[in-house]
Amino acid sequence: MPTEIEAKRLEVISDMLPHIGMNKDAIEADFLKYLCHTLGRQLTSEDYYLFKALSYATRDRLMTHWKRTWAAYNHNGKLKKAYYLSMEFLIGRSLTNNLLNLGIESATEKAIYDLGLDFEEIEHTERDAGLGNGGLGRLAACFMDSCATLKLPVMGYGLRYEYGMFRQIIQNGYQVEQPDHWLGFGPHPWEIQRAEYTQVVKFGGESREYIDPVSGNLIAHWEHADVVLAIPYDVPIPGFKNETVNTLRLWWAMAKEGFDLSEFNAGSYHEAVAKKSEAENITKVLYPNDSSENGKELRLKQQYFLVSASLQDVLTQWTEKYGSDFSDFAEYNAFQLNDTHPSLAVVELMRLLVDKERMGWDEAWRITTQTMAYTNHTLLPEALEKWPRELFQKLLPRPLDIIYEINRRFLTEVAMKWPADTERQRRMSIVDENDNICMAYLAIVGSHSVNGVAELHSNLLKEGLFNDFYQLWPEKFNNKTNGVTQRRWLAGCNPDMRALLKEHIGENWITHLEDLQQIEPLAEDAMFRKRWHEVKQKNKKRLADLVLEETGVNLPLESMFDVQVKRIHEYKRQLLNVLHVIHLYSRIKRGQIDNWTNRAVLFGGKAAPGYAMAKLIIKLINNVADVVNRDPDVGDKLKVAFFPNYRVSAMEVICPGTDLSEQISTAGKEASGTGNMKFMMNGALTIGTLDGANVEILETVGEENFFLFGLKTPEVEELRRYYNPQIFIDQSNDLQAVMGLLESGHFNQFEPGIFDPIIRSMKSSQDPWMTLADFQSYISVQEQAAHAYQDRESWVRKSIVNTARSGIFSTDRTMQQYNDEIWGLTPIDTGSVDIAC
Ligand code: T68
Repeated sequence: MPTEIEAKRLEVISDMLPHIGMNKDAIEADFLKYLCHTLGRQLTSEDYYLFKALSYATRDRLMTHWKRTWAAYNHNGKLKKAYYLSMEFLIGRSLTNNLLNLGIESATEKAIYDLGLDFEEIEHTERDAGLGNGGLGRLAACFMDSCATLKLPVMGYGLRYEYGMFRQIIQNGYQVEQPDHWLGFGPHPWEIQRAEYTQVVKFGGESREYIDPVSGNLIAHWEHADVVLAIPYDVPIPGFKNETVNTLRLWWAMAKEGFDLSEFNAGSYHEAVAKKSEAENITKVLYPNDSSENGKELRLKQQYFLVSASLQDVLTQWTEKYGSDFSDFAEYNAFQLNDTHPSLAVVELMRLLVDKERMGWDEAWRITTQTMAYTNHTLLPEALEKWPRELFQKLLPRPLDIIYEINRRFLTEVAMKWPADTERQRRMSIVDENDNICMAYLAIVGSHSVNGVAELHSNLLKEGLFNDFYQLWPEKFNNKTNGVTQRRWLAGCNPDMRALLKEHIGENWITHLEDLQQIEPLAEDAMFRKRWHEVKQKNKKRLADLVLEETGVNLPLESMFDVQVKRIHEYKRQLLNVLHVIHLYSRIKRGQIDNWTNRAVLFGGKAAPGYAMAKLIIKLINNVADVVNRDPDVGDKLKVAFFPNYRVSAMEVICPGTDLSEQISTAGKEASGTGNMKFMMNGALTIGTLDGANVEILETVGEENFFLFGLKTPEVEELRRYYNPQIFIDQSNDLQAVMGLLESGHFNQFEPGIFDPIIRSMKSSQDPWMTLADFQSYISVQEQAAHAYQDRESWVRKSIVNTARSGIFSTDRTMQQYNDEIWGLTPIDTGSVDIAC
C-alpha cells in the first residue's frame, strides 16, 4: 500500500500533468513552445533550431512511457534483465526513427508543413550519432530497436564519445580525416544526463593482499589508484507503437576533482591540469579501426571504464533492493558481450563479487559464468585482441591478479581433460607465451554461451579458431545469424515502398517481417511489377541526386545501379570490383559493346586512418572514376563514383536506390555482413561469394535470384597452399588486359608508380585475399547480371522475391533467438504501470 504522500504523488502524474497529445495541433503547439520560448528563436531561424525544437517535442512524447518502462523493470517485483555491453552503438539519426516508432510521423510532418516549413530539411540537419565503426556498432543499434519492440527488458551500455567516427573528405582522390565533433552544437537533444547514477572507476596503483583480522580470510585491496568519474547519459529507445521505451546508457568520463588543488598550490600547475585531461580523454574519441587491434593504452582504459561503470551500476541497483544476497543474481541478470571489447566484464564481475561483496571464489565464478555470454564477430587473426601483461600491471593490477587466478584454475581443468597434453595447455592458455592476455579466450572461459553471427561463421569458429574450446565445451557454442531492423531499414528509409506494401498487405510486417512473404505472388502481377519498378526508379532518382551533389557525377537513371558500400578492407575486396570496372572500360575502349547494359558503379566507405593499403584503394577507385567519367567514348555506358563520408544516414538513401548489391569478400572472411540484408530487403539482387550471411541469403532466395561466384571456403584454404596468381593472369585475356591498363599507369599518368603496392599485392603468391583467383568467375557472373537486367520484367520479379523473402533477416528474429536460447527474459507490458512525478 502506498503511503498517503506516495498516493498523492501518484495522483500528480495521473491527474495534474497536462495530457500530451499525439495529434497535429498538439505537436505544433509544443514545437512552437520549444522554438520560441525554450530556445528563444523563431520560424525563420536556422534549421538546426527547428530540428532541436521538434526533437524536444518528440522526446516529451516518449517521456511518460520511458519512465513507466523504467518503473516496470525496476520497481515491480523481481524480473530478469539483460545488459548489452558494447564499445559501439552506431545510432545515426534519431528524429525520424522516433517519430516512426511513436506512430506520429504523418501528424508531425503535417504540423511542420502547415507552418510553412520543410520537414525533410529539418530531418536532414540532424547529425549522425556515429558512435561506431561499421557492422558491429550498427548491429548493436538494431538490436536495441528490436528488443524494445519485443518488449524485452534489455538495457544497452556504451560510451559517450565526444568525437565519433571521423568525417571523410576526398582530396585529390585521397581520404582525408576530419574530426567529428558531433556534440559541437550543444547537448544532443536525445540524451538525458543522470548524474545521480555516477560511478567511480579505478586505474593504476597496486594490488595488495591482507589477512582480514575478523574472518582470518585473505583479502585483496586495490590501493593508491587514480579514480575517474563515469557520468551516465541516457538515450531513449522506443519500441514500435508499444509503449515500451528502453534505455541506452552511455558513460562519459570526468575527472574526480576539477583540479587537484594540492598539486595546484604546490606549483604543479601543469601536472594538475594534465591529470584532469588524462581522465577526460577516456571518452574523447572513438577508435576508428574496425578490424585490427591496436594495443593502445587508452583503448584498454576505455574498455575497462565501460565494464566497470556498467557492472557497478547493475550491482548498485541490485544491492539497493536485495542487499548482499547474490544467491539468485544469475537468475535475474544476463550480460551479452559485443565481441571481446567488453570481455573484462568477466574479470570485473569477479572483482566486485570477491573483493567488494566478499564472496568465495567458486560461488562468484558460478555467478559470473552463468551471467556472461560472448558474441564473436570476426575470424581475422589480426582483429583478435591481445593485451601485454605489463600494460595490465600498470593500469589494472587487481584485475590482472584475477585473470591469473582464472587462468590457473582453467588450465587445471584442461589438464584434467587432456592429461599430459602440455601443447594443448599452451595453446589454450589465456596468457600466451609472450605474456599477452588473449581476450577471446578470457571471454570463452568466462561465459556460458559463445556465438558467431552467421551459420558459416559459427561453424568456422568451432572447426578452426576456437576448436580446442569447442572440444572442451561443445554445449557453449551456438549460432545467432545477424539481422537488421526493418523499422529503420525499410519502413523508415523507403517510404514509397512502404506505401506500396501497405496497399497490398497492410503494415503488420513492420513488426512481423515474415509477412512480406505475402507479396511474393504479386511478382506475377504485371501491374504490381510496374508499380514496384516505379518505386525503385524514384529511389534511384533520390540516390542519383545525392551522388551528384556529393561527387559531381551524374548517374543515368536507366543504368543498373551497382553498389558496394562498407568499410574499405582488403578482405572485402573492393579491388575485385575495381578490376571489373576496368574490365568494362577496357571492353568499351576495344569496342566490345554488343548487347551492352549501362552501369553506374558506386563505392563508399571509410578506411582506418592507419591502413595504408585501404587508403590507396580509395585513391585507385577515384582515379579510375576520373578516367572513366571523363572519357567521351564511355558516355552513359559506365559511370563510377566514390561516395564520400559513407555513414548510416547515407545508407538510408543508398540501399533503396540500389539494383545490384556487391557482397564479394574472400570466402571465410566476412563473419556475416548486414549491409547485404539491407539491400535485399529493399529489393536489390546480390552478387556475392559464399561467405557470411550470403550463404543464408542464397538459401532463402534460391540460385535463380542471386548471382553467385567465386571460390568456397575450403577451396580458398586448399588453393592457399600453392597459390600462384600468375597462372590466373596467363589463363585470361580479360585479366591480362586489365592488369595491362593498371601496370601501364593509365590511371595514374601524372603520379607514376603510386599503385605499385596494389599491383604487387594482387600478384603476390602470399595475397591472402586471392583477388585474381576469383576474377574470371566474377566477371562472367557480372555479365549474367548485366543480361538479366535487360529483361526488366524478370529482374523486377527477382527483386520482389528478394524483398518478400527477407523476413528472416529481421533483428526481431535475431533477438527472439538470443532471448529463447541465451537470456530467457519475459516480455513486459509497461502500459499500466503507475509512476510518480
Ligand atoms: C563486423 N565486425 C563483421 N567490427 O565484420 C561483419 N572490430 O561481418 C558482421 O556482420 C558485423 O560485425 C556484425 O556482426 C565489425 O564491424 C568492428 O567494427 C570492430 C570495431 C572495433 C574493433 C574491432
